[in-house]
Amino acid sequence: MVREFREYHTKDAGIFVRVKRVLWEGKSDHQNILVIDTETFGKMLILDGAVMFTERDAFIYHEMLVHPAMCVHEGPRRVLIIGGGDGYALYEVLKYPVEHVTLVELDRKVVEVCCKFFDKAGAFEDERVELVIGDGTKFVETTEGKVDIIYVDSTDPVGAAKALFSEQFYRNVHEVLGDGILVAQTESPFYHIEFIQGVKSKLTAVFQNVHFYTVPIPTYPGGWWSFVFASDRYTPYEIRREPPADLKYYTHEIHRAAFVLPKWVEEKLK
Ligand code: AG3
Repeated sequence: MVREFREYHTKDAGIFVRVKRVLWEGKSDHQNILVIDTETFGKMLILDGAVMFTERDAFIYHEMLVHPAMCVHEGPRRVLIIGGGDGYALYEVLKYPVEHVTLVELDRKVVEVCCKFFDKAGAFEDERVELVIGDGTKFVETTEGKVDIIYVDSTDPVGAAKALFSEQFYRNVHEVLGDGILVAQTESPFYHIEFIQGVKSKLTAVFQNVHFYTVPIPTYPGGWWSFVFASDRYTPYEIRREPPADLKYYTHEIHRAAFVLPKWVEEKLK
């Protein structure tokens, strides 16, 4: 039987791909996990019916999540990743001489499944890495130490991930950061502009500098995605560091260009 995977981005539009093979399908305590192999996108991780990444375009999302803040911060030594149990963001962070990276993932099964089917498992073996299985919102409430950069590599703002977009969470993140940098994925400007407006107003209540940037991601809703950069001390416009040499997407030019928003997005986010 020819099977197709579909994700609906609205009630009548979305993305589909023919499934070559189902590699893993099951339910964890938190969500449905599906790993498929496809001709066009390679292997794909799908959580609760939503595409998390594909082997073909994962580099765009993860390079653009990680490198802008890394190239701006004066000396990133301690990093916290919330979500990102697939290890892709972690893999990018570890390309820098950081001292300690804590990754807080809610779903142990995501880490296990990704270590089995994708190639970033090695990142978890690095001695600078501490993996915490737990709730990121609780973690930032209770953690004592300071970190330089926090990355929120979450699922869409439904269910457990919803709290990762709340003002209270941003206040706790701010505490943990001091004058460091928060970067979070913030959905599609095409489909979720009101949601992004909400994120902006919550973050500007907490941080001095709040800037959105966007990148094309072929397999996400709208084929186009946004991130937010928030900090009291830093702005994204002062780039201080060369990126690692082995990247495929990020350059300083792309960094600067990504913060330039189309007119209607700029107007919505005024
Ligand atoms: N995090 C963002 C995925 C959101 C995609 N949404 C969707 N397909 N509806 C990805 C985590 C990968 N590390």
